[in-house]
Amino acid sequence: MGLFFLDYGAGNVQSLANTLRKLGHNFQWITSADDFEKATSLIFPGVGAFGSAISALESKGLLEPLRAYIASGRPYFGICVGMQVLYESSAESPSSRGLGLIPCTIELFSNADKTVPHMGWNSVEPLDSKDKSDEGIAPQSHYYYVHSYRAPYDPESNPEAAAWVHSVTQYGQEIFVAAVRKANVFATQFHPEKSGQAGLEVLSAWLNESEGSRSHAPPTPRIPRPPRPRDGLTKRVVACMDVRSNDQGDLVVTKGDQYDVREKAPSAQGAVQTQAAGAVRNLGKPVALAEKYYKAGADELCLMNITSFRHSPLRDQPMLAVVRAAAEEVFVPLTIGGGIKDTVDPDGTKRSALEVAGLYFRAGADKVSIASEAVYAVERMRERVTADGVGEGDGTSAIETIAKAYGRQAVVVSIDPRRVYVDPTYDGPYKDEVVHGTSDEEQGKAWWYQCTVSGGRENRPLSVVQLARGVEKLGAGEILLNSIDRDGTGKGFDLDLVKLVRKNVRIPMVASSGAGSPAHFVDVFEKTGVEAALAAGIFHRGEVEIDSVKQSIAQAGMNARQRNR
Ligand code: 1PR
Repeated sequence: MGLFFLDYGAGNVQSLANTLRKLGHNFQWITSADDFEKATSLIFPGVGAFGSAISALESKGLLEPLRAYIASGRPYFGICVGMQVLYESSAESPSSRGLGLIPCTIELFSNADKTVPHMGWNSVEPLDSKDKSDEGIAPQSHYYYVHSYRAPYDPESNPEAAAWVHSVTQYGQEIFVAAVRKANVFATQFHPEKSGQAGLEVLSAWLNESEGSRSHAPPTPRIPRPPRPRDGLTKRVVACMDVRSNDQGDLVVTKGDQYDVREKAPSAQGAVQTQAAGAVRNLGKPVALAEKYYKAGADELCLMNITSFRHSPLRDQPMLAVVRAAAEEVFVPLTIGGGIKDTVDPDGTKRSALEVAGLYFRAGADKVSIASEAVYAVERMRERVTADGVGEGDGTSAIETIAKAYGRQAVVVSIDPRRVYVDPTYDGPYKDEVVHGTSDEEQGKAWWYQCTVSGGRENRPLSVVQLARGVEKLGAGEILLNSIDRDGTGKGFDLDLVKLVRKNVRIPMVASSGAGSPAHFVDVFEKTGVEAALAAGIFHRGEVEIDSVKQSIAQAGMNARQRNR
Protein backbone atom coordinates (compact mmCIF):
# COMPACT_ATOMS: atom_id res chain seq x y z
CA MET A 1 0.00 0.00 0.00
CA GLY A 2 1.17 3.57 -0.55
CA LEU A 3 3.00 5.71 -3.05
CA PHE A 4 4.39 3.92 -6.11
CA PHE A 5 6.63 5.08 -8.85
CA LEU A 6 6.42 3.80 -12.42
CA ASP A 7 9.74 3.40 -14.27
CA TYR A 8 9.92 1.63 -17.60
CA GLY A 9 13.69 1.85 -17.75
CA ALA A 10 14.42 4.93 -19.88
CA GLY A 11 16.17 8.07 -18.78
CA ASN A 12 16.76 9.81 -15.55
CA VAL A 13 14.20 8.73 -12.99
CA GLN A 14 16.83 9.02 -10.27
CA SER A 15 16.19 12.76 -9.99
CA LEU A 16 12.58 12.21 -9.07
CA ALA A 17 13.49 9.44 -6.63
CA ASN A 18 16.02 11.82 -5.02
CA THR A 19 13.40 14.56 -4.88
CA LEU A 20 10.87 12.35 -3.12
CA ARG A 21 13.49 11.29 -0.59
CA LYS A 22 14.46 14.92 -0.05
CA LEU A 23 10.79 15.75 0.62
CA GLY A 24 10.65 12.90 3.14
CA HIS A 25 8.34 10.53 1.26
CA ASN A 26 8.79 6.79 1.06
CA PHE A 27 7.86 5.08 -2.17
CA GLN A 28 8.13 1.76 -3.93
CA TRP A 29 8.81 0.96 -7.56
CA ILE A 30 6.24 -0.68 -9.82
CA THR A 31 8.10 -3.75 -11.02
CA SER A 32 5.19 -5.87 -12.22
CA ALA A 33 1.50 -5.56 -13.09
CA ASP A 34 0.53 -6.82 -9.61
CA ASP A 35 2.11 -3.78 -7.96
CA PHE A 36 -0.63 -1.52 -9.37
CA GLU A 37 -3.07 -3.27 -7.00
CA LYS A 38 -1.02 -2.14 -4.01
CA ALA A 39 -0.64 1.48 -5.13
CA THR A 40 -2.79 4.12 -3.48
CA SER A 41 -0.96 6.93 -5.33
CA LEU A 42 1.14 6.69 -8.49
CA ILE A 43 3.77 8.92 -10.09
CA PHE A 44 4.85 8.31 -13.69
CA PRO A 45 7.87 10.37 -14.77
CA GLY A 46 7.90 9.60 -18.48
CA VAL A 47 11.14 10.38 -20.27
CA GLY A 48 12.25 9.85 -23.84
CA ALA A 49 10.03 9.40 -26.85
CA PHE A 50 6.25 8.78 -26.84
CA GLY A 51 6.51 5.65 -29.02
CA SER A 52 9.29 4.03 -27.01
CA ALA A 53 7.42 4.80 -23.75
CA ILE A 54 4.25 3.10 -25.04
CA SER A 55 6.10 0.11 -26.45
CA ALA A 56 8.19 -0.31 -23.27
CA LEU A 57 5.00 -0.24 -21.15
CA GLU A 58 3.35 -2.74 -23.51
CA SER A 59 6.29 -5.11 -23.61
CA LYS A 60 6.53 -5.14 -19.81
CA GLY A 61 2.78 -5.75 -19.53
CA LEU A 62 2.27 -2.44 -17.72
CA LEU A 63 0.10 -0.45 -20.16
CA GLU A 64 -3.26 -2.07 -19.43
CA PRO A 65 -2.68 -2.16 -15.64
CA LEU A 66 -1.82 1.55 -15.86
CA ARG A 67 -5.09 2.23 -17.71
CA ALA A 68 -7.01 0.25 -15.09
CA TYR A 69 -5.22 2.05 -12.23
CA ILE A 70 -6.26 5.46 -13.59
CA ALA A 71 -9.82 4.26 -14.27
CA SER A 72 -10.08 3.10 -10.64
CA GLY A 73 -10.01 6.74 -9.52
CA ARG A 74 -6.81 6.50 -7.48
CA PRO A 75 -4.49 9.54 -7.66
CA TYR A 76 -2.09 9.76 -10.64
CA PHE A 77 0.72 12.27 -11.25
CA GLY A 78 2.29 12.15 -14.72
CA ILE A 79 5.39 14.09 -15.73
CA CYS A 80 6.36 15.00 -19.35
CA VAL A 81 5.72 11.81 -21.37
CA GLY A 82 3.74 10.72 -18.28
CA MET A 83 1.33 13.52 -19.26
CA GLN A 84 1.49 12.90 -23.00
CA VAL A 85 0.50 9.20 -22.69
CA LEU A 86 -2.90 10.39 -21.42
CA TYR A 87 -3.61 11.66 -24.95
CA GLU A 88 -4.85 9.64 -27.94
CA SER A 89 -1.66 9.71 -29.99
CA SER A 90 1.43 11.73 -30.86
CA ALA A 91 2.91 12.96 -34.13
CA GLU A 92 6.22 11.71 -32.71
CA SER A 93 5.12 8.14 -33.29
CA PRO A 94 1.85 8.02 -35.27
CA SER A 95 1.52 4.22 -35.06
CA SER A 96 1.52 4.15 -31.22
CA ARG A 97 -1.76 4.60 -29.35
CA GLY A 98 -1.78 6.49 -26.07
CA LEU A 99 -4.24 5.88 -23.23
CA GLY A 100 -6.77 8.09 -25.01
CA LEU A 101 -8.27 9.73 -21.92
CA ILE A 102 -7.83 13.16 -23.46
CA PRO A 103 -9.27 13.30 -27.00
CA CYS A 104 -6.46 15.09 -28.78
CA THR A 105 -3.15 14.46 -30.54
CA ILE A 106 0.28 15.64 -29.37
CA GLU A 107 1.97 17.77 -32.06
CA LEU A 108 5.50 18.90 -32.99
CA PHE A 109 6.53 22.50 -32.17
CA SER A 110 7.19 24.63 -35.22
CA ASN A 111 10.82 25.73 -35.54
CA ALA A 112 9.98 28.58 -37.94
CA ASP A 113 10.34 31.25 -35.24
CA LYS A 114 12.29 29.41 -32.53
CA THR A 115 14.60 26.55 -31.73
CA VAL A 116 13.23 23.07 -31.02
CA PRO A 117 13.29 21.28 -28.52
CA HIS A 118 11.68 23.78 -26.17
CA MET A 119 14.39 23.56 -23.55
CA GLY A 120 14.63 25.70 -20.46
CA TRP A 121 12.71 27.61 -17.83
CA ASN A 122 9.30 28.95 -18.78
CA SER A 123 6.19 30.08 -16.96
CA VAL A 124 3.14 28.04 -15.94
CA GLU A 125 -0.18 29.92 -16.11
CA PRO A 126 -3.11 28.33 -14.30
CA LEU A 127 -6.25 29.04 -16.36
CA ASP A 128 -8.72 29.29 -13.53
CA SER A 129 -7.88 28.95 -9.90
CA LYS A 130 -11.30 29.97 -8.56
CA ASP A 131 -12.67 26.51 -7.92
CA LYS A 132 -9.56 24.57 -7.13
CA SER A 133 -6.15 24.68 -5.57
CA ASP A 134 -3.25 26.12 -7.57
CA GLU A 135 -1.38 22.80 -7.16
CA GLY A 136 1.57 24.60 -5.61
CA ILE A 137 2.22 26.53 -8.84
CA ALA A 138 3.33 30.12 -8.36
CA PRO A 139 2.55 32.33 -11.39
CA GLN A 140 5.75 34.38 -10.98
CA SER A 141 7.99 31.27 -10.85
CA HIS A 142 9.66 29.43 -13.71
CA TYR A 143 9.67 25.68 -14.35
CA TYR A 144 11.96 23.48 -16.42
CA TYR A 145 10.70 22.10 -19.74
CA VAL A 146 12.44 19.89 -22.26
CA HIS A 147 10.36 18.54 -25.15
CA SER A 148 9.87 18.82 -28.90
CA TYR A 149 6.21 17.77 -28.93
CA ARG A 150 3.40 19.58 -27.17
CA ALA A 151 -0.28 19.20 -26.33
CA PRO A 152 -2.23 21.97 -28.07
CA TYR A 153 -4.69 24.14 -26.14
CA ASP A 154 -7.66 24.98 -28.32
CA PRO A 155 -10.84 25.54 -26.28
CA GLU A 156 -12.81 26.64 -29.35
CA SER A 157 -12.36 23.60 -31.55
CA ASN A 158 -11.70 20.95 -28.90
CA PRO A 159 -13.61 21.87 -25.71
CA GLU A 160 -13.52 18.31 -24.42
CA ALA A 161 -9.70 18.24 -24.36
CA ALA A 162 -9.60 21.82 -23.04
CA ALA A 163 -11.72 20.80 -20.04
CA TRP A 164 -8.70 18.82 -18.80
CA VAL A 165 -6.31 21.75 -18.96
CA HIS A 166 -5.14 23.23 -15.69
CA SER A 167 -2.35 25.51 -16.95
CA VAL A 168 -0.82 26.67 -20.21
CA THR A 169 2.49 28.10 -21.38
CA GLN A 170 3.61 30.07 -24.39
CA TYR A 171 6.67 29.20 -26.50
CA GLY A 172 7.24 31.49 -29.46
CA GLN A 173 3.68 32.14 -30.62
CA GLU A 174 2.40 28.68 -29.65
CA ILE A 175 0.22 28.16 -26.59
CA PHE A 176 0.41 24.65 -25.20
CA VAL A 177 -0.66 22.64 -22.19
CA ALA A 178 1.62 22.95 -19.14
CA ALA A 179 -0.54 20.84 -16.80
CA VAL A 180 -3.79 18.85 -16.87
CA ARG A 181 -6.02 18.22 -13.87
CA LYS A 182 -9.31 16.37 -13.78
CA ALA A 183 -10.77 13.98 -11.24
CA ASN A 184 -7.87 11.82 -9.95
CA VAL A 185 -5.40 12.87 -12.65
CA PHE A 186 -2.76 15.59 -12.40
CA ALA A 187 0.07 15.76 -14.92
CA THR A 188 2.66 18.31 -15.96
CA GLN A 189 4.60 18.86 -19.16
CA PHE A 190 7.37 20.54 -17.15
CA HIS A 191 9.68 18.63 -14.81
CA PRO A 192 8.95 19.62 -11.20
CA GLU A 193 11.89 17.48 -10.05
CA LYS A 194 14.23 19.66 -12.16
CA SER A 195 12.60 22.99 -11.37
CA GLY A 196 14.49 23.92 -8.21
CA GLN A 197 12.54 25.08 -5.17
CA ALA A 198 9.50 26.03 -7.28
CA GLY A 199 9.23 22.47 -8.58
CA LEU A 200 9.71 20.91 -5.15
CA GLU A 201 6.70 22.94 -4.02
CA VAL A 202 4.51 21.50 -6.81
CA LEU A 203 5.45 17.94 -5.85
CA SER A 204 5.00 18.72 -2.18
CA ALA A 205 1.53 20.19 -2.74
CA TRP A 206 0.38 17.01 -4.50
CA LEU A 207 2.05 14.64 -2.05
CA ASN A 208 0.63 16.48 0.94
CA GLU A 209 -2.90 16.69 -0.41
CA SER A 210 -5.17 14.04 1.05
CA GLU A 211 -5.72 11.09 -1.26
CA GLY A 212 -9.44 11.85 -1.19
CA SER A 213 -9.10 15.41 -2.45
CA ARG A 214 -6.48 14.33 -5.02
CA SER A 215 -9.22 12.24 -6.61
CA HIS A 216 -11.81 14.97 -7.09
CA ALA A 217 -10.49 17.88 -9.12
CA PRO A 218 -13.24 19.52 -11.20
CA PRO A 219 -12.81 20.19 -14.94
CA THR A 220 -11.67 23.61 -16.13
CA PRO A 221 -14.11 25.87 -17.99
CA ARG A 222 -13.15 26.98 -21.50
CA ILE A 223 -10.94 30.04 -21.30
CA PRO A 224 -9.31 31.55 -24.41
CA ARG A 225 -5.62 32.41 -24.09
CA PRO A 226 -4.34 34.20 -27.22
CA PRO A 227 -0.54 34.48 -27.60
CA ARG A 228 1.18 37.60 -26.27
CA PRO A 229 3.96 39.36 -28.21
CA ARG A 230 6.64 37.61 -26.12
CA ASP A 231 6.87 34.24 -24.41
CA GLY A 232 8.17 33.62 -20.88
CA LEU A 233 11.23 31.48 -21.67
CA THR A 234 14.22 32.71 -19.66
CA LYS A 235 17.81 32.97 -20.79
CA ARG A 236 19.69 30.14 -19.08
CA VAL A 237 22.88 30.67 -17.07
CA VAL A 238 24.96 27.50 -16.82
CA ALA A 239 27.85 26.78 -14.44
CA CYS A 240 30.43 24.29 -15.71
CA MET A 241 32.87 22.19 -13.71
CA ASP A 242 35.76 20.46 -15.47
CA VAL A 243 36.60 17.49 -13.24
CA ARG A 244 40.00 15.86 -13.29
CA SER A 245 42.06 13.67 -11.03
CA ASN A 246 45.03 15.66 -9.74
CA ASP A 247 48.55 14.37 -9.20
CA GLN A 248 47.51 12.99 -5.78
CA GLY A 249 44.68 11.01 -7.40
CA ASP A 250 41.84 13.17 -5.97
CA LEU A 251 38.99 14.29 -8.17
CA VAL A 252 39.00 18.08 -8.27
CA VAL A 253 37.32 20.82 -10.22
CA THR A 254 39.98 22.37 -12.37
CA LYS A 255 40.04 25.16 -14.91
CA GLY A 256 42.21 25.72 -17.90
CA ASP A 257 43.52 28.70 -19.81
CA GLN A 258 42.87 27.75 -23.40
CA TYR A 259 42.46 24.19 -22.07
CA ASP A 260 45.79 24.08 -20.20
CA VAL A 261 44.82 23.13 -16.63
CA ARG A 262 48.31 23.13 -15.10
CA GLU A 263 49.61 26.02 -13.03
CA LYS A 264 52.11 28.23 -14.85
CA ALA A 265 55.40 29.39 -13.36
CA PRO A 266 54.90 32.54 -11.24
CA SER A 267 54.96 35.71 -13.33
CA ALA A 268 57.79 38.22 -13.09
CA GLN A 269 55.50 40.42 -10.93
CA GLY A 270 55.30 37.52 -8.47
CA ALA A 271 51.53 36.97 -8.72
CA VAL A 272 50.06 35.12 -5.73
CA GLN A 273 50.01 31.41 -6.46
CA THR A 274 48.80 28.75 -4.04
CA GLN A 275 49.95 25.69 -5.98
CA ALA A 276 53.29 24.69 -7.45
CA ALA A 277 53.95 25.38 -11.12
CA GLY A 278 52.92 22.35 -13.18
CA ALA A 279 50.31 21.11 -10.67
CA VAL A 280 46.73 20.56 -11.82
CA ARG A 281 44.83 23.71 -10.81
CA ASN A 282 42.48 22.80 -7.96
CA LEU A 283 39.38 24.96 -7.54
CA GLY A 284 37.37 22.76 -5.22
CA LYS A 285 35.42 19.54 -4.82
CA PRO A 286 32.90 18.75 -7.56
CA VAL A 287 29.89 17.80 -5.40
CA ALA A 288 30.33 20.72 -2.98
CA LEU A 289 30.65 23.17 -5.87
CA ALA A 290 27.64 21.68 -7.68
CA GLU A 291 25.53 22.18 -4.55
CA LYS A 292 26.84 25.71 -4.13
CA TYR A 293 25.95 26.70 -7.71
CA TYR A 294 22.50 25.10 -7.42
CA LYS A 295 21.79 27.17 -4.31
CA ALA A 296 23.22 30.27 -5.98
CA GLY A 297 20.61 30.02 -8.74
CA ALA A 298 22.41 28.35 -11.67
CA ASP A 299 19.78 27.23 -14.20
CA GLU A 300 21.80 24.17 -15.18
CA LEU A 301 25.05 22.50 -14.24
CA CYS A 302 27.63 20.72 -16.38
CA LEU A 303 30.19 18.26 -15.09
CA MET A 304 32.91 17.53 -17.63
CA ASN A 305 35.06 14.52 -16.97
CA ILE A 306 38.42 15.44 -18.45
CA THR A 307 40.34 12.43 -17.06
CA SER A 308 40.21 9.18 -18.97
CA PHE A 309 40.24 6.74 -15.99
CA ARG A 310 41.50 4.04 -18.31
CA HIS A 311 42.09 1.61 -15.47
CA SER A 312 38.55 1.50 -14.04
CA PRO A 313 35.80 -0.72 -15.37
CA LEU A 314 32.78 1.29 -16.51
CA ARG A 315 30.70 0.57 -13.43
CA ASP A 316 33.47 1.79 -11.10
CA GLN A 317 34.11 5.05 -12.93
CA PRO A 318 34.77 7.64 -10.21
CA MET A 319 32.64 10.13 -12.17
CA LEU A 320 29.55 7.99 -11.60
CA ALA A 321 29.89 8.42 -7.85
CA VAL A 322 30.28 12.18 -8.35
CA VAL A 323 27.10 12.32 -10.45
CA ARG A 324 25.16 10.22 -7.94
CA ALA A 325 26.17 12.44 -5.03
CA ALA A 326 25.56 15.68 -6.97
CA ALA A 327 22.11 14.52 -8.11
CA GLU A 328 21.06 14.06 -4.48
CA GLU A 329 21.52 17.76 -3.80
CA VAL A 330 20.87 19.45 -7.12
CA PHE A 331 17.34 19.89 -8.48
CA VAL A 332 18.10 21.58 -11.79
CA PRO A 333 19.26 19.81 -14.97
CA LEU A 334 22.64 18.14 -14.84
CA THR A 335 24.72 17.47 -17.96
CA ILE A 336 27.63 15.02 -17.89
CA GLY A 337 30.33 15.04 -20.53
CA GLY A 338 33.65 13.39 -21.27
CA GLY A 339 34.18 9.80 -22.33
CA ILE A 340 30.69 9.18 -23.75
CA LYS A 341 31.83 6.67 -26.36
CA ASP A 342 32.31 2.95 -26.95
CA THR A 343 34.82 1.72 -24.39
CA VAL A 344 36.47 -1.50 -23.28
CA ASP A 345 36.78 -2.46 -19.60
CA PRO A 346 40.23 -3.59 -18.35
CA ASP A 347 39.00 -7.23 -18.52
CA GLY A 348 38.21 -6.81 -22.23
CA THR A 349 34.40 -6.39 -21.89
CA LYS A 350 33.08 -4.06 -24.57
CA ARG A 351 30.76 -1.24 -23.47
CA SER A 352 28.77 0.73 -26.01
CA ALA A 353 28.35 4.51 -25.79
CA LEU A 354 24.65 3.82 -25.17
CA GLU A 355 25.53 1.71 -22.14
CA VAL A 356 27.92 4.38 -20.83
CA ALA A 357 25.21 7.05 -21.24
CA GLY A 358 22.61 4.77 -19.60
CA LEU A 359 24.75 4.44 -16.49
CA TYR A 360 25.08 8.21 -16.20
CA PHE A 361 21.33 8.71 -16.67
CA ARG A 362 20.59 6.17 -13.97
CA ALA A 363 23.11 7.90 -11.70
CA GLY A 364 21.15 11.15 -12.06
CA ALA A 365 22.34 12.91 -15.23
CA ASP A 366 19.66 14.49 -17.42
CA LYS A 367 21.79 14.98 -20.52
CA VAL A 368 25.06 13.57 -21.76
CA SER A 369 27.50 15.67 -23.71
CA ILE A 370 29.54 14.15 -26.54
CA ALA A 371 32.61 15.87 -28.02
CA SER A 372 35.29 13.79 -29.78
CA GLU A 373 32.90 11.03 -30.86
CA ALA A 374 30.61 13.61 -32.46
CA VAL A 375 33.47 14.81 -34.66
CA TYR A 376 34.28 11.27 -35.81
CA ALA A 377 30.58 10.55 -36.45
CA VAL A 378 30.20 13.62 -38.66
CA GLU A 379 33.40 12.76 -40.53
CA ARG A 380 31.86 9.33 -41.27
CA MET A 381 28.44 10.72 -42.22
CA ARG A 382 30.04 13.10 -44.74
CA GLU A 383 31.30 10.06 -46.65
CA ARG A 384 27.64 9.18 -47.32
CA VAL A 385 26.99 12.12 -49.63
CA THR A 386 23.53 13.76 -49.66
CA ALA A 387 22.00 16.65 -51.63
CA ASP A 388 22.05 19.00 -48.62
CA GLY A 389 25.83 18.48 -48.38
CA VAL A 390 25.56 17.35 -44.76
CA GLY A 391 25.80 13.58 -45.32
CA GLU A 392 23.86 10.84 -43.61
CA GLY A 393 24.24 8.78 -40.46
CA ASP A 394 24.17 4.99 -40.49
CA GLY A 395 22.34 4.69 -37.16
CA THR A 396 25.37 3.45 -35.21
CA SER A 397 26.88 6.64 -33.80
CA ALA A 398 26.63 7.52 -30.11
CA ILE A 399 24.42 10.51 -30.97
CA GLU A 400 21.95 8.38 -32.94
CA THR A 401 21.78 5.46 -30.53
CA ILE A 402 21.43 7.60 -27.40
CA ALA A 403 18.88 9.97 -29.00
CA LYS A 404 16.82 7.00 -30.16
CA ALA A 405 16.69 5.45 -26.71
CA TYR A 406 16.47 8.54 -24.52
CA GLY A 407 15.17 11.27 -26.82
CA ARG A 408 17.18 13.97 -28.60
CA GLN A 409 16.76 16.37 -25.67
CA ALA A 410 19.12 14.13 -23.67
CA VAL A 411 21.99 14.48 -26.18
CA VAL A 412 24.24 17.54 -26.13
CA VAL A 413 27.19 17.91 -28.48
CA SER A 414 30.10 19.85 -27.04
CA ILE A 415 32.24 21.52 -29.71
CA ASP A 416 35.84 22.58 -29.14
CA PRO A 417 36.72 24.82 -32.10
CA ARG A 418 39.87 26.84 -32.64
CA ARG A 419 40.41 29.79 -34.98
CA VAL A 420 42.56 29.18 -38.05
CA TYR A 421 43.82 32.52 -39.34
CA VAL A 422 43.95 32.88 -43.12
CA ASP A 423 44.71 35.59 -45.62
CA PRO A 424 41.62 37.84 -46.04
CA THR A 425 41.56 36.82 -49.73
CA TYR A 426 41.47 33.09 -48.79
CA ASP A 427 39.61 31.02 -51.41
CA GLY A 428 40.02 27.52 -49.93
CA PRO A 429 37.44 24.89 -48.94
CA TYR A 430 36.13 26.85 -45.92
CA LYS A 431 35.78 30.18 -47.78
CA ASP A 432 32.03 30.42 -47.09
CA GLU A 433 32.68 30.26 -43.37
CA VAL A 434 35.47 32.80 -43.16
CA VAL A 435 34.92 35.58 -40.62
CA HIS A 436 36.50 39.01 -41.22
CA GLY A 437 37.45 40.85 -38.04
CA THR A 438 35.65 44.14 -37.40
CA SER A 439 36.93 45.25 -33.99
CA ASP A 440 39.96 47.53 -33.69
CA GLU A 441 42.06 44.59 -32.51
CA GLU A 442 40.92 42.26 -35.29
CA GLN A 443 40.63 44.69 -38.20
CA GLY A 444 42.24 43.17 -41.31
CA LYS A 445 42.30 39.63 -39.87
CA ALA A 446 40.32 36.70 -41.25
CA TRP A 447 39.78 33.18 -39.91
CA TRP A 448 37.63 30.07 -39.97
CA TYR A 449 36.86 27.71 -37.09
CA GLN A 450 38.38 24.25 -37.07
CA CYS A 451 37.08 21.34 -34.97
CA THR A 452 39.34 19.52 -32.56
CA VAL A 453 39.15 16.30 -30.52
CA SER A 454 40.71 15.09 -27.27
CA GLY A 455 40.23 18.36 -25.42
CA GLY A 456 41.76 20.45 -28.22
CA ARG A 457 44.90 18.35 -28.55
CA GLU A 458 44.19 17.19 -32.13
CA ASN A 459 42.87 19.26 -35.06
CA ARG A 460 40.51 17.57 -37.52
CA PRO A 461 39.66 18.38 -41.14
CA LEU A 462 36.18 19.61 -40.24
CA SER A 463 34.75 23.10 -39.74
CA VAL A 464 32.48 24.13 -36.90
CA VAL A 465 29.59 24.68 -39.34
CA GLN A 466 30.02 21.21 -40.86
CA LEU A 467 30.04 19.70 -37.38
CA ALA A 468 27.05 21.68 -36.10
CA ARG A 469 24.88 20.88 -39.13
CA GLY A 470 25.95 17.25 -39.02
CA VAL A 471 25.12 16.69 -35.35
CA GLU A 472 21.77 18.43 -35.71
CA LYS A 473 20.90 15.99 -38.49
CA LEU A 474 22.17 12.99 -36.50
CA GLY A 475 19.76 13.88 -33.68
CA ALA A 476 21.57 16.07 -31.14
CA GLY A 477 19.17 18.15 -29.05
CA GLU A 478 21.55 20.95 -28.09
CA ILE A 479 24.99 22.36 -28.90
CA LEU A 480 27.46 23.44 -26.24
CA LEU A 481 29.80 25.73 -28.12
CA ASN A 482 33.20 26.27 -26.53
CA SER A 483 36.06 28.35 -27.89
CA ILE A 484 39.64 27.26 -27.26
CA ASP A 485 40.83 30.77 -28.12
CA ARG A 486 38.60 32.40 -25.48
CA ASP A 487 38.60 29.69 -22.75
CA GLY A 488 39.72 31.20 -19.44
CA THR A 489 40.61 34.59 -20.96
CA GLY A 490 37.70 36.62 -19.50
CA LYS A 491 37.58 38.62 -22.77
CA GLY A 492 33.94 37.78 -23.45
CA PHE A 493 32.29 35.12 -25.61
CA ASP A 494 33.43 34.80 -29.23
CA LEU A 495 30.35 36.48 -30.71
CA ASP A 496 31.43 35.81 -34.31
CA LEU A 497 31.62 32.09 -33.56
CA VAL A 498 28.27 31.99 -31.77
CA LYS A 499 26.52 33.95 -34.56
CA LEU A 500 28.00 31.68 -37.22
CA VAL A 501 26.72 28.50 -35.60
CA ARG A 502 23.40 30.07 -34.56
CA LYS A 503 22.54 30.86 -38.16
CA ASN A 504 23.26 27.29 -39.28
CA VAL A 505 21.22 25.21 -36.80
CA ARG A 506 17.70 25.26 -35.32
CA ILE A 507 18.43 23.42 -32.05
CA PRO A 508 19.15 25.28 -28.79
CA MET A 509 22.72 26.39 -28.11
CA VAL A 510 24.81 27.14 -25.06
CA ALA A 511 27.56 29.72 -25.68
CA SER A 512 30.69 28.97 -23.68
CA SER A 513 34.23 30.25 -22.98
CA GLY A 514 35.53 33.68 -22.19
CA ALA A 515 32.91 35.14 -19.81
CA GLY A 516 34.55 37.78 -17.64
CA SER A 517 31.58 39.85 -16.41
CA PRO A 518 27.76 39.98 -16.31
CA ALA A 519 27.88 42.35 -19.30
CA HIS A 520 29.40 39.56 -21.42
CA PHE A 521 26.27 37.45 -20.83
CA VAL A 522 24.02 40.34 -21.84
CA ASP A 523 26.14 40.81 -24.96
CA VAL A 524 25.99 37.21 -26.10
CA PHE A 525 22.23 36.98 -25.51
CA GLU A 526 21.44 40.30 -27.20
CA LYS A 527 23.80 39.99 -30.13
CA THR A 528 23.40 36.33 -31.05
CA GLY A 529 19.95 35.30 -29.75
CA VAL A 530 21.48 32.20 -28.17
CA GLU A 531 19.36 30.44 -25.52
CA ALA A 532 21.97 29.81 -22.82
CA ALA A 533 25.45 30.89 -21.77
CA LEU A 534 27.99 29.06 -19.66
CA ALA A 535 30.88 30.15 -17.51
CA ALA A 536 33.40 28.40 -15.32
CA GLY A 537 36.40 30.45 -14.12
CA ILE A 538 34.56 33.59 -12.95
CA PHE A 539 32.20 31.48 -10.82
CA HIS A 540 34.92 29.21 -9.42
CA ARG A 541 37.09 32.15 -8.41
CA GLY A 542 34.10 33.99 -6.92
CA GLU A 543 34.67 37.00 -9.18
CA VAL A 544 31.06 37.18 -10.36
CA GLU A 545 27.90 35.96 -8.59
CA ILE A 546 25.20 34.15 -10.55
CA ASP A 547 22.66 36.57 -9.05
CA SER A 548 24.38 39.56 -10.58
CA VAL A 549 24.43 37.87 -14.00
CA LYS A 550 20.66 37.31 -13.68
CA GLN A 551 20.09 40.91 -12.60
CA SER A 552 22.00 42.24 -15.60
CA ILE A 553 19.99 40.04 -17.96
CA ALA A 554 16.71 41.24 -16.42
CA GLN A 555 17.84 44.89 -16.48
CA ALA A 556 18.57 44.51 -20.20
CA GLY A 557 14.90 43.58 -20.68
CA MET A 558 15.30 39.81 -21.11
CA ASN A 559 13.65 37.08 -19.04
CA ALA A 560 15.77 35.62 -16.24
CA ARG A 561 14.87 33.14 -13.53
CA GLN A 562 15.47 34.51 -10.07
CA ARG A 563 16.98 32.26 -7.43
CA ASN A 564 14.59 29.77 -5.84
CA ARG A 565 11.58 31.00 -7.80
O1 1PR B 1 35.85 14.24 -26.11
O2 1PR B 1 33.59 13.41 -25.56
O3 1PR B 1 35.51 12.83 -24.13
O4 1PR B 1 34.60 15.12 -24.16
C1 1PR B 1 35.60 15.81 -23.47
C2 1PR B 1 34.96 17.08 -22.92
O5 1PR B 1 35.85 17.67 -21.99
C3 1PR B 1 34.68 18.11 -24.00
O6 1PR B 1 33.42 18.70 -23.79
C4 1PR B 1 35.79 19.16 -23.82
O7 1PR B 1 35.27 20.47 -24.05
C5 1PR B 1 36.14 19.01 -22.35
N1 1PR B 1 37.58 19.23 -22.11
C6 1PR B 1 38.58 18.39 -22.46
N2 1PR B 1 39.76 18.91 -22.04
C7 1PR B 1 39.48 20.07 -21.43
C8 1PR B 1 40.45 20.98 -20.81
O8 1PR B 1 40.12 22.07 -20.34
N3 1PR B 1 41.73 20.59 -20.81
N4 1PR B 1 37.47 21.31 -20.98
C9 1PR B 1 38.12 20.27 -21.47
C10 1PR B 1 36.91 22.20 -21.76
C11 1PR B 1 35.90 24.20 -21.63
C12 1PR B 1 34.71 24.49 -20.91
C13 1PR B 1 34.89 25.67 -19.99
C14 1PR B 1 34.49 26.90 -20.77
C15 1PR B 1 34.23 28.09 -19.91
N5 1PR B 1 36.64 23.23 -20.94
O9 1PR B 1 34.28 23.38 -20.21
O10 1PR B 1 34.07 25.42 -18.93
O11 1PR B 1 35.49 27.22 -21.73
O12 1PR B 1 35.37 28.49 -19.26
P1 1PR B 1 35.58 30.00 -18.82
O13 1PR B 1 34.25 30.55 -18.43
O14 1PR B 1 36.49 29.94 -17.64
O15 1PR B 1 36.18 30.71 -19.99
P2 1PR B 1 34.93 13.82 -25.05
